[in-house]
Amino acid sequence: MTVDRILSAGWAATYDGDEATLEMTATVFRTLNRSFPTLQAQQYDIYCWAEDRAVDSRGYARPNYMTHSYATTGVGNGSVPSGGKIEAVWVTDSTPPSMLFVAAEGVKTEDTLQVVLQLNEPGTVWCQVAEPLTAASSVYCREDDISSDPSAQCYWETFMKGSVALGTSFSAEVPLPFTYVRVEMNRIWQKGLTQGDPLLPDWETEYKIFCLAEDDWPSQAQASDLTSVYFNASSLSPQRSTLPQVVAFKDAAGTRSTLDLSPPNLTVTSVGTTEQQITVLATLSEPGTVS
Ligand SMILES: [Ca+2]
Ligand SMILES: [Ca+2]
Repeated sequence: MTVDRILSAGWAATYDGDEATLEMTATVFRTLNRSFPTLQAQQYDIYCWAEDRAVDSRGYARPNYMTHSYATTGVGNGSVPSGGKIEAVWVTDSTPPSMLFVAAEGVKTEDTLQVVLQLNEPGTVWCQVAEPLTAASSVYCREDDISSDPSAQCYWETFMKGSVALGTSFSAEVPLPFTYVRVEMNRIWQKGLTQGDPLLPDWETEYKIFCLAEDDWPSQAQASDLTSVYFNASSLSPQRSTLPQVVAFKDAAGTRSTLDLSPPNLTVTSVGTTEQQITVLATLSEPGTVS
């Protein structure tokens, strides 16, 4: 990095005794007449160069400049800098992953739903089912019960991440962006979020699928081989989907049912006969046809 390239980027501020602020939003290449916006969750080296406002005895400008070697030497101790180069500065990641719905269906058993989705960045995704608005039951969390009110019976943060101990946590790690991720769910939260029950086979009820994504930005930053001397890991927190984003995903996923893998059970309640016919009264354990 040369001093003229530092100057050509055009990021400058005047120091008059108070802290000077420089806001840089791009890497600039004047010679190429191009600039590239800084990207979230990326590291950059920053080079600083300065001149003073010294004047000679007649009042003419006689500034003193930082040398090229000082501008390109690492800052070292942040409070007692040895140079103007600040290495490996993270640009903050302040946006949650975007969730792209791909497909959802019943799989494997009569109590398993699977959702397939993608994230636009690495992270973790949690999914959960709720009953649709048309459900008659008042036992389970219904789609309109999912709430941002911490006192609600289906408070969204507890609802979404579930409980490993209660078998209601369904998640997947997402190591790469834009790859297919599958999450399987086989239980549904009761209202109150203290118990989960198996999903029912398709002819008994339909379900809605909610998913929430969280990026791995703090662990990514903390695991980096090199960080700036001003890096403060304590201020980092992962970026997580908002409730409206979770609800939007649910709407995109639509209404889904588990598989039906069992034949119906037949119960004959009576058999009557006349000279011309035999009448059988029977019920099935599920909607179907008796022959
Ligand atoms: Ca992010
Ligand atoms: Ca069946």
